[in-house]
Amino acid sequence: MDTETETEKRMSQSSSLLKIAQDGDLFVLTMDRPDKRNSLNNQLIEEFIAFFERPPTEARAVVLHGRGDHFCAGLDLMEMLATRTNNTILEQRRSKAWYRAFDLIQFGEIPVISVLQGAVVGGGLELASATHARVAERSAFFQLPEGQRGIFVGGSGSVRIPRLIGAGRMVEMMLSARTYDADTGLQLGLAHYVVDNGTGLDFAMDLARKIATNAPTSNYAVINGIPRIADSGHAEGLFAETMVASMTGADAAQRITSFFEGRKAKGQPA
Ligand code: 1HE
Repeated sequence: MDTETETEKRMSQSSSLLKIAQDGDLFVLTMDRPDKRNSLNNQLIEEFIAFFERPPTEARAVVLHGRGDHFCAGLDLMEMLATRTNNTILEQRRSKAWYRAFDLIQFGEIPVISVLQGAVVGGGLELASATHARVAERSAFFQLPEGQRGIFVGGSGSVRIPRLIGAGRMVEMMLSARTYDADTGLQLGLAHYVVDNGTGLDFAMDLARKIATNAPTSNYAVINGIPRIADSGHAEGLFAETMVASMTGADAAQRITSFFEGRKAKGQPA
């Protein structure tokens, strides 16, 4: 009898560019194309879709990182050049696949924490901005060089990045192709933490462990509710908030009781 679970099968696919490893209820996804600086080709995007459209049921958080010195050098420009056509409708397929992959990440079932080192460039920044917590190592740098390559963002960057840093700053960032270092990225909201080089993955795993102790429905509500409510009007937002809140709370009584029992046990006031 074949006892290999679906998760194990997915984890053992050696030809994949997105390696999957399990650590209890955490999953670590490694973009494994260091020779091409983890640039995103069609295969890698399809592998993101395959994982995030049906994450393993036991997953409570995901840590995403890239092998080598760079998180991700953006779109695989060589593949784009080799496969480009004059058919503008066919050309939109690439963007649509990226939209699907990144929407599945941002509006998925579980929180995703990214570890950023070296280049977080073009589509690499679009990918990072779809993740919920971004841990930058000191080596990380952020850039949108699309204008210099004669193209535009095409992986939802114009939708996501202005929500992090403002439209005006993104316009200037694209016009000048300037590079922001890790500390500036932290100030602007491109990163949530800056840590020493080589420590990002451990830091992200600790953060993921902490996030995984939240109620899964609360995490689901946070990642799906907050960005949508923030995009809506006041009245619609309040209505959505009550609807989302009403789907949480299944284990609230037990969690709240154990919170206060824990305080009493430590001699803290209730
Ligand atoms: C690539 C890519 C790529 C590297 N597509 N192959 N992105 C960019 O414009 C960024 C372009 N890349 C770079 O600026 C640099 O490669 C890095 C700063 C990221 C790294 O520099 P370095 O010196 O470590 O590596 P390298 O020598 O430049 O590149 C090593 C190899 O990776 C080399 O291949 P090789 O076969 O000659 O060894 C490079 O060709 C390859 N490589 N980056 C393909 N991006 C949906 S719209 C999104 C639009 C965008 O993302 S625009 C931004 C694209």
